[in-house]
Amino acid sequence: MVKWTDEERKVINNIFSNLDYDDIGPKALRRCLVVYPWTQRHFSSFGDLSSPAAIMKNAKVAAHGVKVLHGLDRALKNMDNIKATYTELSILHSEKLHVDPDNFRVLADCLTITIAAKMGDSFTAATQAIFQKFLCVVVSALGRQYH
Ligand code: HEG
Repeated sequence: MVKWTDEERKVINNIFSNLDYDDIGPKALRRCLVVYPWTQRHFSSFGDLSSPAAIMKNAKVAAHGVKVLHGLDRALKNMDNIKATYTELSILHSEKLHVDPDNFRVLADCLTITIAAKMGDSFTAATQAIFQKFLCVVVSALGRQYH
């Protein structure tokens, strides 16, 4: 089981309590779709994704970005049991959505970059290390039901 120090819990809670989900969620997912274009294949029902500009103004992408970011709330609320917390979402992404689990990591990286851009100098290397540990556990949990 993953262990969290008080400092790690504090830093992670601090990031999320200051997070503007409606701003960061869309930005992270848009970045993912632009930088890693193969991820677009899962969103063919979302309308126009034909250029970075189209992705930037796509309302379905924005709404889904908010939903995905809120998907991390369950990790935050279950820090000591993240793996079990994502069983259902892992099955959904694997068996129904057929999302390649490598894509969890690329989206996580996009989220890190988006948050870093927002937090500026206060997103120190130590903060990044802790945040990435958190995302790493989530990514691993999401990939757990793949076989
Ligand atoms: Mg996924 C649905 C969370 C990565 C593609 N994703 C969802 C839902 C959540 C979620 C909470 C809604 C589930 C429901 O309706 O019950 N996704 C989530 C997280 C992460 C992630 C937390 C990683 C950090 N998702 C992810 C990636 C892709 C993807 C990388 C594809 C590249 N998700 C995807 C699709 C749907 C969801 C296609 C269904 C969208 C829809 O049709 O509304």
